[in-house]
Amino acid sequence: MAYENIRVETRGRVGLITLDRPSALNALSNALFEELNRALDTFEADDKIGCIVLTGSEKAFAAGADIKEMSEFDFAEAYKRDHITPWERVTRVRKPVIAAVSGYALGGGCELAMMCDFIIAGDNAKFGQPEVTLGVVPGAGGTQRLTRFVGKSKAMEMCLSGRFMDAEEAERAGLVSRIVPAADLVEEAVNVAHKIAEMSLPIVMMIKESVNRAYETTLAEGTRFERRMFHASFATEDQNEGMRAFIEKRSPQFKNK
Ligand code: CO8
Repeated sequence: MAYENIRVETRGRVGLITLDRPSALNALSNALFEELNRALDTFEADDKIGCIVLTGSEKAFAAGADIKEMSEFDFAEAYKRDHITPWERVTRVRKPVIAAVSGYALGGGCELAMMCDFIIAGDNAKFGQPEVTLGVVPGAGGTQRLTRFVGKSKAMEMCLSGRFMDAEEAERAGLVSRIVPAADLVEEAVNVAHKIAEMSLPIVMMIKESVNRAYETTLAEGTRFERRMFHASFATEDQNEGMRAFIEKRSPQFKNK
């Protein structure tokens, strides 16, 4: 089925998803999420894809959940349908997902970016959790993921006041991995994704799983998990190839992609 709210393309082993609702600054509607989840499912199942990039337009990654759609909700319906839970599909994708954020990433837009594995920001990016100005609480991790990324003081100020953070502040605070000129953002993110997609996919997935453990468990449990993953690496033919290639002074040709 064709997509109306996103554009989907492949660049080599990279799956590129572009949020594409320019008239509403990529506001996140139910229809958009249904398409986004479908595209993620397709790339996750496709052996020819090793990494996914999620981006928006230069003006907006996404200016939040669709306020016009959301204004009709009532408690019973939202609770019964467990509104938002289906929107967290990206957190269950096992391949790496990079958020390439240009312009506004507000409310659900900031939360969606934080659900990805890391964020590369355009120099015009603006992050914020302005839900408080609409009389609601952030609903998809704004109070939780943002606090883990930037610490209590900054997260508390942003969530309580609705203040936006620019790209430089976001980089200083550890919310984004780095900043690039907005005009080069997608190309840069796709380049990083290409590099990741050339690695051994099971190893990449183990690394992703291990880093995510750091957010869910104690240091002792996390390092034990990491150690087991390290041991498991030696059961792959790609470990053999990677180390042999180093010794033979050549590039590795990983088989398990
Ligand atoms: N929802 C619906 N429409 C929107 C949204 C939105 N979040 N943001 C912008 N639009 C629409 C505007 O209504 C406008 O449409 P129209 O031309 O038909 O009036 C069009 O996009 C352009 O917007 P503006 O004219 O306002 O553009 P400006 O450049 O003047 O301002 C801003 C840009 C500052 C981004 C401004 O649009 C704004 O403040 N938007 C709302 C930001 C916001 O409050 N976001 C939080 C929403 S609540 C939320 O996200 C809850 C999260 C729930 C979980 C989500 C799960 C992932």
